[in-house]
Parts: sequence; structure tokens; C-alpha cells
Amino acid sequence: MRDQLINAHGKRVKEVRQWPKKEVQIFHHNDSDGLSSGAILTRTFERAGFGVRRFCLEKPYPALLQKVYKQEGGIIVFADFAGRIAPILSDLNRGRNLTLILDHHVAEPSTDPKVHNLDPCLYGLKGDRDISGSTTCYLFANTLDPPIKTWPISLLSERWAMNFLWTAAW
Ligand SMILES: [Mn+2]
Repeated sequence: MRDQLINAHGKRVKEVRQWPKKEVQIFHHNDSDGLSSGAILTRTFERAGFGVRRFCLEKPYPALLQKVYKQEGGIIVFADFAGRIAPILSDLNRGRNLTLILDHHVAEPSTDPKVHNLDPCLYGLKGDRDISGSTTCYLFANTLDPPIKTWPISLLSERWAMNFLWTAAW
């Protein structure tokens, strides 16, 4: 399962790199794990040459999502939330934007080919035991722009990150 998760990150990084628009909107949770996630992703996308607009939120509010998905051709990233609402994001997106979900809470699979749910709960890991949101973001970041040095941030937020990194033979 872990190989599948790593492969999924690799595929999505390829898609991000091939996407015509070099600007990303990052929506992340406002707790320590979410702030760490936002920091990791912002630094990584900037290093990779993308413009970044970052939004810190308590939750992905439905009214906000309606507004966000009026656009077309964008790269939209949700971090440390939204794993469960992948089907809702899929309905809103309808193939128009590249959407990535980097959460670790209970997750539902996406139903849209351009909405990619990289929540490790869909790959056999438990978000309350094995992996934090910021570690999920670190996995993506390390795939997009290795070798990235933001991993200490993902350890700051939640101790489970340690378990995952320590047991994973990278
Ligand atoms: Mn979290």
C-alpha cells in the first residue's frame, strides 16, 4: 500500500509539472498540523517556480468552495482537511481544475479525474495513528522538489509523523 501511495504522489507531481498554469492556490487548516502543511507546500511550490496564494481556514466552507470552483485551469490544493469531501469537490470541479487533497483524516475517493485524493487513509494508513497532514504534505513536497529540507516542520506538529518517517525505509 505504501508503494501505491508513493506512486500516486509521483503521478500527481508529473501532472502538476505539466499543467499550463504555474500558479497554485493552497487552502490549509488553521491548527499546528495545518500551518505546518501550508508552510511546507508554500516553500516547495515556490522553489519549484510556482506562484502561490495561500489561505488559512478553520474548514473548507461550502460557500467558499462554490466561489473557488468558479475558476478554470487552476491548481487547487487542500491540506490537512477535505479528505472526506473529495466527492463534493469532484462535483464542483467537473474536470476543470487540477485539485490535490493532502489530508490525513477519514477520506472518501474522488469521482473526478482531475481531483486527486492523496489522503493516506485511502492507502491503508490511519490518520490518527500513522501519519499527520503535514507528513502527507512532506511526501508530496519531497516528490516535487527533492531533496527538501522541510521535514522537521512536519515533525513539529504531530508526533505520529515520527512513527511514519522512522518506519518508512526511504
Ligand atoms: Mn492534522
